[in-house]
Amino acid sequence: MKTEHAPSIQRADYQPLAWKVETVDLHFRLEPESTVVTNRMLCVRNREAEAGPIRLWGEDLERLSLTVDGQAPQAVREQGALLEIEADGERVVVEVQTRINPKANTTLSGLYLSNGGFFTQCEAEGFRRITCFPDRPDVMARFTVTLEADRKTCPVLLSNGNLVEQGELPGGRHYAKWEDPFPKPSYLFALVAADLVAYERTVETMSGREVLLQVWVEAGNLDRVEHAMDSLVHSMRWDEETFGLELDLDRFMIVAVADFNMGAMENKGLNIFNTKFILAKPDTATDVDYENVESVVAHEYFHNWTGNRVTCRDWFQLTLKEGLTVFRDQQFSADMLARAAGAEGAASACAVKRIDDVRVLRAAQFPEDAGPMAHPIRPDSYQEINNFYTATVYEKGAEVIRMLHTLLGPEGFRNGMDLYFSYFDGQAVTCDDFVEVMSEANNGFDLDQFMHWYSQAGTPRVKASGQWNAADGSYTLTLAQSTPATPGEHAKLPLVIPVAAGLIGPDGRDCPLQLEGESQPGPTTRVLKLTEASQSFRFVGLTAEPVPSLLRGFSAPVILELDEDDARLAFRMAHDADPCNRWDAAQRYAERVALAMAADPSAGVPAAFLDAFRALLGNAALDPAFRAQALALPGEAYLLERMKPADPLALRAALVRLMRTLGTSLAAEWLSTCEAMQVPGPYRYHPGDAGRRALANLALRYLAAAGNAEGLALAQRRFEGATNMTERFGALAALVQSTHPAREAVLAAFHARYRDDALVLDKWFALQAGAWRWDAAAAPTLARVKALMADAAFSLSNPNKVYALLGTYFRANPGEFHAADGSGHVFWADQVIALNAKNPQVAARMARALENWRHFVPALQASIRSQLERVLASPDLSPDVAEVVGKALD
Ligand code: B3K
Ligand code: ZN
Repeated sequence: MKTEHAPSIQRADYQPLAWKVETVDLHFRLEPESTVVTNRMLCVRNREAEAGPIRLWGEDLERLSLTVDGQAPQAVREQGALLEIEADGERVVVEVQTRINPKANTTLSGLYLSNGGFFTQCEAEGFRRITCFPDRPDVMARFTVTLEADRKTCPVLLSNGNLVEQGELPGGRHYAKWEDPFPKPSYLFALVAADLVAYERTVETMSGREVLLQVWVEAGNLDRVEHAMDSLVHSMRWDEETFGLELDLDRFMIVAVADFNMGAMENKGLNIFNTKFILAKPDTATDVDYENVESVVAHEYFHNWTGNRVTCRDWFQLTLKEGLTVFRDQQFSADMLARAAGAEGAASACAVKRIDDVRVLRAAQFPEDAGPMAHPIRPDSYQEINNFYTATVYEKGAEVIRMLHTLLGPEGFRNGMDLYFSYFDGQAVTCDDFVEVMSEANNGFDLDQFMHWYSQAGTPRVKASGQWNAADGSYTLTLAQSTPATPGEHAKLPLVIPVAAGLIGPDGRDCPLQLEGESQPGPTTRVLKLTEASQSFRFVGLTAEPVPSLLRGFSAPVILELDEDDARLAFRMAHDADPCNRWDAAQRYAERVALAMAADPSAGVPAAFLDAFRALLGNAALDPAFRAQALALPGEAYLLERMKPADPLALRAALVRLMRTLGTSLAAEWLSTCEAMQVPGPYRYHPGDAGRRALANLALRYLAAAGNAEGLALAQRRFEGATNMTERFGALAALVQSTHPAREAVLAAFHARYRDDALVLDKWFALQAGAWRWDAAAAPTLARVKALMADAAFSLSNPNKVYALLGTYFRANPGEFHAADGSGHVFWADQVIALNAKNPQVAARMARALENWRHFVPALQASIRSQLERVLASPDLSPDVAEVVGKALD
């Protein structure tokens, strides 16, 4: 079926606006069902643009009045959300008064209510749901904001910048006035009016200024904010030390809110966070939660420079701030882990972080790049911008920045960043500006070809082959690149691909690398620059045929195709000096075994694979965190993309068998590992401890999967005796992912303990939605998901609940979701339609769960297609869902 598309916005159509806004004065009379916003803008003619009317956007607003210099405007045109006002002269004051209903706003975009408080979310285009404004990132204005609200329900009134005035008003009301000294685009505006308390700290910046840091939460959560505050302080220090970037405000605020569409938002001086990424204490948060809080706090803080001080000219440039900021938060987390791990563990801690990032990229971005939503990190068109906050823009975007860092070196990169801020501070710019400045700061380093990373979608393949010449001791490595066609983009140009390479000798040690023409050998890992469709590199001075280890540290976001037999994979699992590649060898081997078992239900697990796995598990010299990564099977979503055609049911059956065999065959080793990984003393968030807990929890998972009685008893003991959430939840997860009769009892005990804790209940929902069926006679997971939707704690209006229950089922449990009778697909369509009416952004995220349906076996395709068509035909479809489903059916 060819679908009629909503009009799409094109990158090439960018035009500056004829009028900009210099200052904006906002006044909010906050009432839950009737908030009046008075907006006074000083509009100035844009000398760099063609003449034209003042353009404002407004959506879902009741307009009460509109004046230009105090008069009724001469001519106003309205076209959908766009309002065009003719005006004379150079500077005019436009005043608009609008009324909005925050209580009725279930989209969580614009101004909305959460637990009685007022909160905003404006990126990308939420500000136009508050007032009429040139709601584009290239309009940077100075904001003054006055909030007026009921003192009892909203004792705290916050907005961006500095508090300049506050006071009482008649009728139990009060007000506060805030001024932001920095011009900013409307998407960075925020306000909060709620009943909150602050955890505070005063710190000195690198130039000796005292700044006040605040983390605002509901009073009952004050015991869970210290880690977020520590993370903020560490982020500030890191940015000062690494990039010379200092906090530019006297006060920096973070607010946590339970109803939020995504992770967090970098509003200037007033970051608003999903509670999930702020609140953490040992009894409620896992090691992974702690790690996520740290990296999201850092990410939003880093946006203050990469995003806020220098922002995007238009939304096509989103990766300019997101790819760069993700790269920065990845580097920060790696440095923090390395520091905590100490000199000995630093390298491994960094590698484990890198492996985590690669896992995310492969699980989320590779499938996106292979499906109907594939787009370059800088897209050329979109129907709904909110659909483009993607793994491609964020994670692949960060990989592209990482490659620049690799090509230019840390110093060259830093010089480029310095020049970037010196040129563009206070401006809204493009990805081209960024790359050009990187080149300029590095003696004109040629980055023309590198720009293809910004304009081409699809995951490039690098095919590697080696030729050993025993007669002259040379090894010729040939690398060939190609990128498969993606929607609307058929011919692909060769990219600049940095391939970090090593050669391992038969003794398992790296060989010093000497390229033909060089007088002596160099280091054991070298970055080969692949720029042609095919290129050869000849290494000389070798005494025996080496084993290549390519793409070390995952030096480029590509799929490496390398013919390696099982023995070679096992060899690299045992000897590759690069931890990323050592992990990758284990993943490749596991993938091969899993896919072979899926193709042939009678196939067993090869003994050599068990041996290789056993050797890694028993290698006490290896960091437990690394072993936990290497011994965890590749993600199901990633494996499905590698399976042609994708058959989620056959894959699930194979994974169940594989986990059971690994659990049974290595039972003694898993049991002793679990014992050995005990962490003494009170909980602390520390990479060393976290690695031990991760490996112990993995051991329990394999033992429980195998139904090992001793393992199950151990899991039960650990569940009951746990002193922290990582161990308690790890044990619970192992028990739930088994046929143990105590499954229901432990789930109930967990629920009883945390019945009033929304974030912990999210874990409880997700665990059940993600449950596999270990007992063929058990009821399908769908029955449980449906029952849980009726639970008092569940709500379709709370994004965290939707992501935990429905998101986990649709996106992380393919073996259940794609049940052969199509029941999962029908349920999916029901939920997408229901969510569409409430919250299009959340609905669209759920809708994306089926986009790669054409890769599936034919029987499933028929069932999925009919449900995609049902959603597309449903009335009042939001542009968000229409784009996702329309492209899936194209
Ligand atoms: N910039 C926000 C994301 C906004 C998403 C709008 N749909 C969070 C972040 O990337 O830091
Ligand atoms: Zn971001």
